[in-house]
Amino acid sequence: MYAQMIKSEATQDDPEKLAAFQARIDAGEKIEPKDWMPEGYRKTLIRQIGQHAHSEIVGQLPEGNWITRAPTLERKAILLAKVQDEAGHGLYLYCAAETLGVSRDEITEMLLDGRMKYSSIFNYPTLNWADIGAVGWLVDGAAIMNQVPLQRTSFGPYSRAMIRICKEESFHQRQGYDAIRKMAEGTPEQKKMAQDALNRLWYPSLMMFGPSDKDSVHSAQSMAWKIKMNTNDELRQKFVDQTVPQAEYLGLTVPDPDLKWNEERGHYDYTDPDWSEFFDVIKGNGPCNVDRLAARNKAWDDGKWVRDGLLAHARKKAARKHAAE
Ligand code: BYC
Repeated sequence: MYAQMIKSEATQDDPEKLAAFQARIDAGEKIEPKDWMPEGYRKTLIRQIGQHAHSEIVGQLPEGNWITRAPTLERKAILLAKVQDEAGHGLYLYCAAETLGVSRDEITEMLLDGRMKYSSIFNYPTLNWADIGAVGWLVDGAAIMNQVPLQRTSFGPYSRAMIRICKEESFHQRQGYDAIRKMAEGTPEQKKMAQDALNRLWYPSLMMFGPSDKDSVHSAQSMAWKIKMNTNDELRQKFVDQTVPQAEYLGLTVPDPDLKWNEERGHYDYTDPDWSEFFDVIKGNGPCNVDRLAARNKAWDDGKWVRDGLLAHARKKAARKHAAE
């Protein structure tokens, strides 16, 4: 429905303006908030940046759950810093979305009532400490693969937010790899836990890149507008090629019996995730969808008195300023 809405609004734009806009994109210029832009471009950005912001915020839940149970003080301090970073990433992205004319409150409410999505990956549980290592290694690894090209995206505020985010994401991936390496090199029981985490999180991580190119609704237009720089399958392949040697180094087995290096293509051949599971999860039927949205709704409701207080203070200050003028 959203895609249809975008399409019909895009066609209402003046063809001359559209052509001039496309020429700016093709020339590699950045589009800034006050520049003219097609309505579809603006809406697609709000959808993608908003979904990304929500993913950062919801993504704190599975990891935050393990802060009190981290095995050492050092691991706890690292995880705490990482989870705080995710909140910061959400804020940069909400700010970027605000420059497109949607308030943070509006976009949050769209998450809370299910009108907007967040990444499918956060609808899977983190059952034990090995999962936290695997999240950093695989989930942050997939996130970086997707986000590094987005530093060159055409919308200025989004591109600048991505540059800051990517700096921190590389630390996140490294800490995850370090945590899973410790488990993989540990006792037989620990190694078993690391393998089990890889078994459960491999396919959900591949799903993070979105449906296969033939089923991707938005890719063609988003790539023409440089809102997306690569197709979903291109990035998924890059992720597989990068991650398989890392798993081998750790002595872990990727849970895909058909995975093999294809000399001719210069890439690994791999099995796609179960796409019916993916579509089911993004419809709201994953193992944790209900819990995640309930947690975010509770946090939003619990924080109402703070928002109301800040707003009342700001109003009072503005009224005093107005009276003094
Ligand atoms: N989960 O036409 P398509 C992170 C939806 S990492 C849920 O290919 P598009 C983090 C899609 O919205 C994750 N929904 O879409 C990491 C569309 O539905 P609607 C966040 C998904 O937008 C560690 C439909 O499927 N990163 O934050 O061209 C710790 C058709 O798909 C997913 C980003 O968001 C999914 N995985 O491509 C903490 C990066 N995939 O909206 C936090 C920016 C697809 O029409 N986003 N859908 O109802 C993107 O690059 C793109 O939006 C995607 C999807 C590649 C994700």
